[in-house]
Amino acid sequence: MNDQIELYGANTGNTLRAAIALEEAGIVYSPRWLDLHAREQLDPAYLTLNPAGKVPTLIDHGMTPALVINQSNAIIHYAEAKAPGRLAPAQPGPERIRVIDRYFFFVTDVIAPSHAAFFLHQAGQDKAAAIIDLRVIEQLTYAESFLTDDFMAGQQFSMADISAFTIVTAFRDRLDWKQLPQLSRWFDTVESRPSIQRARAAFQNR
Ligand SMILES: N[C@@H](CCC(=O)N[C@@H](CS)C(=O)NCC(=O)O)C(=O)O
Repeated sequence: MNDQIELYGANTGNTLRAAIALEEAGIVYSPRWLDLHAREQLDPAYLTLNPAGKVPTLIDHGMTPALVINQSNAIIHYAEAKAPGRLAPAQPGPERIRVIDRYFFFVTDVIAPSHAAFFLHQAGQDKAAAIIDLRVIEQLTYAESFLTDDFMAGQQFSMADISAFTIVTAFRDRLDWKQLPQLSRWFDTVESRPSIQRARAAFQNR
């Protein structure tokens, strides 16, 4: 552990994506678990770090002033920049662009709509939410076609796998796995990575 970099979060896809990125990048950090049910994300001290009252939040005290990042996907970019080559090919070119392209596919075409469906469910709009959830499932099914190599964007594990992993996890009980042999193989491989185990352990519910 290293108190220079702190990651506040909980057992949620957004936090786990950030934590997996730090783990894969080899960035040492201190996990700070917040109890969302106890509304610790609304604690006044935490709101000074993240006025939206959301997780995750990363603080890098090694910078002056301390760097505070509130978006999970910005934390992935921070990790990628700090450890070139670990989350995407460092050199500009087609391999790097493919990673970015697939990473954004999961962020914008899968994770963002699933977030919208979550709010629709909360608002009692189950029919509308179900339409969006179906679209998410269709997109994840389409991702089977990405897996011509070992990982989502080629032979190397990348930030595209990180963005895919948390949302596939969230929908794992709703996917037709028999139709998804490559996604199934990929999921088992990625889930067994030490980075995933460590990130989950760091933010498991207490
Ligand atoms: N776009 C943000 C979303 C953050 C977010 O919505 N976090 C949720 C957990 S997944 C949260 O903190 N919910 C607690 C609340 O709304 O009170 C990100 O990717 O980091």
